[in-house]
Amino acid sequence: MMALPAAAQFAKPEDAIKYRKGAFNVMAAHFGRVGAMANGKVPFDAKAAAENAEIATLMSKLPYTAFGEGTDKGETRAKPEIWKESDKFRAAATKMQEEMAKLNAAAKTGNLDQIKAAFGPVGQACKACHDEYRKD
Ligand code: ASC
Repeated sequence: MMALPAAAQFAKPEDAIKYRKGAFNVMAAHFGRVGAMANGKVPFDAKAAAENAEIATLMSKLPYTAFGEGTDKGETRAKPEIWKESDKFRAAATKMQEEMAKLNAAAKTGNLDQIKAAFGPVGQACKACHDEYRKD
């Protein structure tokens, strides 16, 4: 069994910030590879789509333990609202995780039409959180 995300521990706030950025960046890289296929920018490869969606789904579970106390300051674009409205932030995170899990399920079918249908809602969930909770 894989290590539970909740097991991630951080000695310093900056370690947590680096960790969550890393998880989001790896997620974006693999989600983007699925997206390139969904958008017809690269040829569809069912195995590659499934592998990339699986990694993006695993990554989607990781960042949120790294938004603890004291991680609002430093090299971060995270807005203070994350800690003021933590239930709302958590709900937005859950929405992204759920949509990513649906994309993963679609990718496992190997059906490009299903992948295309599931892709957009994930991007919308990413964007919703960025609009509310990320400084640009
Ligand atoms: C991506 C990515 C994001 C989202 C966002 C959707 O591929 O890296 O942050 O989609 O751009 O609007």
